[in-house]
Amino acid sequence: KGSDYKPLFTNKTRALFFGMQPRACQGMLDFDYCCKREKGSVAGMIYPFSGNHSQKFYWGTKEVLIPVYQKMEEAMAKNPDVDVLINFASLRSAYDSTLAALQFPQIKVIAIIAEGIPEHLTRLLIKEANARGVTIIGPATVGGIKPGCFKIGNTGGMIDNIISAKLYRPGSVAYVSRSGGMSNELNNIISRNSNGVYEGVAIGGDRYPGSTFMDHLLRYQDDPDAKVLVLLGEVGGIEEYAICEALKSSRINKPLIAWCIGTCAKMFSSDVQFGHAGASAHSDRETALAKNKALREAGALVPESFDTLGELIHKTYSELVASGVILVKPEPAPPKVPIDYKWAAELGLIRKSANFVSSISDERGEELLYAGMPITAVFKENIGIGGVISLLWFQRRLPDYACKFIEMALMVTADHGPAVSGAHNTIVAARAGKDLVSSLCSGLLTIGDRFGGALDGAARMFSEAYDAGLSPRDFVDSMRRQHRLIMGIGHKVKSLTNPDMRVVIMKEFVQEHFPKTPLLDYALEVEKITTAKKTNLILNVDGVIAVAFVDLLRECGAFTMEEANDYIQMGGLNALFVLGRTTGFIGHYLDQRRLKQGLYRHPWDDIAYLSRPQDGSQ
Ligand code: Q5B
Repeated sequence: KGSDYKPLFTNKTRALFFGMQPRACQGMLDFDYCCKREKGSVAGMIYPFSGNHSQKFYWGTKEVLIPVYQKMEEAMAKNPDVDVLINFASLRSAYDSTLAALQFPQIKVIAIIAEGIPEHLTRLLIKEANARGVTIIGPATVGGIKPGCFKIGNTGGMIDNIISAKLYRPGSVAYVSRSGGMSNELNNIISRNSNGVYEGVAIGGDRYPGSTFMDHLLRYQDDPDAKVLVLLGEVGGIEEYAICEALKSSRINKPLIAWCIGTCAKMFSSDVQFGHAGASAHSDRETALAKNKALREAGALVPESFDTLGELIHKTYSELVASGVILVKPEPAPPKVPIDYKWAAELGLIRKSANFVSSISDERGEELLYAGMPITAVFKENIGIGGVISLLWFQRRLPDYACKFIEMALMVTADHGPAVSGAHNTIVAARAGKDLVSSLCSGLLTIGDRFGGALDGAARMFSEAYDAGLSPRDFVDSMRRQHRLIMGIGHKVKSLTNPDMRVVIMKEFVQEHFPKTPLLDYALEVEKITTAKKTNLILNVDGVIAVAFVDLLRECGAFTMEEANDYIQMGGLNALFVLGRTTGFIGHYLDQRRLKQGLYRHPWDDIAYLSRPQDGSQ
C-alpha cells in the first residue's frame, strides 16, 4: 500500500476559496511563503455576490493580485491545477456550494468550515463525495495542515504561532482530532516533544464528519513519512472501536498515541453535552473512559491523562530516533516572514514617525474627544457651539463670556441678504444647477479683504498700530499716506446715519462682559476720525469682531501674549465670518432650489459694454 500512497496535500497543492475570506487567504499565503513554496496555494476566491475582480495580498514583502470569480465554473476552468476547495459558505449555503463543487472532477478535497449544517444534508454530501472519491474535511472544522506543504484556511493560527510550532517544515508526527482548537494545542505539544507535525487534520465536531478518524489514520499509516500517529478523540460516538480493530488486525501498525478527551464526564450525575454537536455519550461505550480503555487494550499508547500526552509523544519519538526509524534532519533556520505593520505595531515591535500630526480631536478610543474632552462631557456640561469652537480652534476651554461672544459673532454674520457678493455667487451657482457644496464654495470664495474677510487684516492693522503706540490720528494718516484702506472700516450701505445694528450688538456685549477692551476702544477712536471724513467709514461688522477678538485673546487669561499674537498673525479670525456666513449661503442655496429658480443670465441693460472698436475710433 505504501508505494501507491497519494498524499492529499503536497507543496504544489492549490486551492480555491468559496466565500470572501481575505484574512484566511493572507494567512495561507504567509504560511506558503514561510514554507518556501514556489507558488502560493490560493488560486482564487469564488464570490457570487460581486463581479469578477482581483484583490491585493502580500507574498512576503511584495504584493500580488488574487482573482475573485463570480462563477464557480469559471474559477475551476481557469485554474485546472486546483484540486482543493475550501468552503467558507455559511451553514445556509454550504450544502449547495459543496454539492456544486463536487460536480467538478478536478476537486479531490473539500474542506467545509461552516458549523450547524443539518445532519441529513451532511450525510447526502458524504454519499455524493464517496461516490466521486472526494475527501471531505468537516463540516464544523478549521481544516488541517501539512507543514511545509499546505494549510487549510485559518488552521495553525497566526504566523507567529506557525513559526513557534515549527509548522513551516515537516516533522514525523501525524495527528487527527475533532476540534480545531485542540489541533492547535496538538501542534504546540507535538512540536515541543518531537521533531514536529507531519500532518494534522481536524475532522470537525459534528456527529457525521465528512471524513473520519479512521480515514486519516489509514492515510498516515500508508504514508511512509508519517512515523508516529496521534489520535485525539472525544466523548461521543464509537469510531474509536473501529480503530481498535485496525490495531488488532495490524492494519495500523505504526505507533499510535491516543487519548479521548471528556473523561471528566464521570464527575457529572447526568449526561453531558460538550461543545461539539457529536460530543455526548449516548451509552457507556461512547464515554471517553471506555474508549481510552479499549484503545489501550488494543495496543494504542494511551497516557494516564491529557497532561502526560506530551511526555508519551516524547518517549515514543525518542525510541523511534534511537532505533533509526526517524532520521533527525538538521533544523533549518526559522523563516523570516514579514508581519503586517498593524500587527507589529500592536506587538510593540516597530515604531514609525507619523506623516500627520493632529492635536485637536481623537476618535480612536471609546469616545470621541474634542481637545481631550469626551463628547458626552461636551453635552453634559452644555458648552454649546462656542465651547466646541474654543476646544477645536484653540484647544482649550474659554470663559463663558468668550464662548457667548463666539456664538454671537456666528449669529450676526450668518447672513446679510441676497445682494452681498457671497450670497450672490451662491445664488448664481445654485441657479446654474450646481449642488449645495459647489454653490456654497462659490459663495465662500468671495470672502476676502473686501467682502467679509477683513477680520484678519483688521486684527493685524489695529493691533500693530496700537502696539507701536500710534495715536488713532497718526494711524489713519499713515494709512492714507500709504494709500491703504483700513481693514474693518467702511461699509457699502451702513453709516453713522444708518447704523449697523450688528456692530452695536457686538460692541455693547464686549463692553459689558470683557475684562478689558483696549483695542476696541482704540478702534472706536479711529472710527471717529474716519466717519468725520465720510459717514460710511464706520467700524464695520468685520472690524468690531476682529478688534474685540484681539482683546479676548490678550485679556481673557486663557492665552499668553505670545499665543495671542500668534493667533493674530496666523490668519484664522476670518474663520468666524466663514463659519457664520456658511449658514446664510446654505439658506440661499435651499431658497433658490425651493423657489425652483432657473438659470440666471445677467441682463444686457445692466452691463456697460465698453469694447473698443478695432479702427481706433472712440
Ligand atoms: N475709504 C467696505 O467702500 C468698502 C476706507 C477708506 C480708509 C477704509 C471699503 C473697504 C475695508 C475692507 C472691509 C468689510 C469696500 C466690509 C462686509 C460684510 C457685509 C457686506 C454688506 C456683510 C466700502 C470712499 C472713500 C475713498 C476711500 C475711503 C473707503 N474705505 N479709507 N479705510 N477702509 N473697507 N471690508 O463705500 O478720498 O474719496 O478716495 O474696502 O472692511 O463686507 O453687507 O454689504 O455682512 O455681508 O465703496 O457687511 O470701505 O467706499 O471705496 O468708494 O471709498 O473712503 O479711500 O476716499 P465704499 P469707496 P477718497 S463689511
